[in-house]
Amino acid sequence: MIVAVLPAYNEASCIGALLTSFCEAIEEEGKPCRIIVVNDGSSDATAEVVSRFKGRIDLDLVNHEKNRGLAEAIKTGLFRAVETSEERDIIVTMDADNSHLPGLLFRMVRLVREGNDVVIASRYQKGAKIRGLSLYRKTLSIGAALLFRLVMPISGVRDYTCGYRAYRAGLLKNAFREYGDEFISEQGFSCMVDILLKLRKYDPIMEEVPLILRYDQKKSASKMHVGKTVRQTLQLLFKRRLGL
Ligand SMILES: Nc1nc2c(ncn2[C@@H]2O[C@H](COP(=O)(O)OP(=O)(O)O)[C@@H](O)[C@H]2O)c(=O)[nH]1
Ligand SMILES: [Mg+2]
Repeated sequence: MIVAVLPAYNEASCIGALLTSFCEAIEEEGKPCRIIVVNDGSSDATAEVVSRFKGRIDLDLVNHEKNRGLAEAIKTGLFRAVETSEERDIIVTMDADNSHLPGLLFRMVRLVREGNDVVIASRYQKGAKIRGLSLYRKTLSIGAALLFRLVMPISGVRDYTCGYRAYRAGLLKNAFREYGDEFISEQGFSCMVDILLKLRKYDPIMEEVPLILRYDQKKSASKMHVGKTVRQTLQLLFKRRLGL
């Protein structure tokens, strides 16, 4: 079983298109797939748009009453995924803004089946293509990637921040068992990096596939606050470097 976790905050303009292509991809591949959408207190029609897909796909819509931020949404989604999956299932996270294409998911799943524990859709592998991302955001991402590779290298990883990843469910189950609530302790977007840093102790096999990032298909505003994310990420790096 594949379990996809989609954190969504005010994605009514994009998530319908994403779920439609998800349905098509699932039908083509014929693989059992459950989608957990964590609607994080959206003030738009995200929940209504998602609800329209009930019956068409195996869908689990979880609502946070108030907006709690990406980290809390990822925590809720991954916890739910881990609780309801078997060791050999595969848990995927991806953006709900239609910039990540579901077609790639099956390749990532295949690579987990081949023996990888974590597979990352990466902007820094040969064959990756990025449409529509501003030069400023591109530069920041490249800067972050270089810094991480220098200060906290993880074998097999170049893209530390992309939210499109596949994990062997057993690995996440171990992490939640051991860390409990603290597995996702960082607030905001830096939680994605921290997940990788925390998983290092299990010595997982990590692999990357080239990502096609269709930022041009994203109709919603980015929820990433650049200044805050840079600050949180640098603080995290410093903390983990000191072994905290
Ligand atoms: N649940 C939840 N999801 C969020 C929040 N902020 C961002 N997201 C989701 O996290 C994903 C990444 O955010 P996005 O705006 O796409 O960031 P960007 O792609 O880096 O510009 C999207 O699916 C958002 O809907 C939040 O506060 N709560
Ligand atoms: Mg996005």
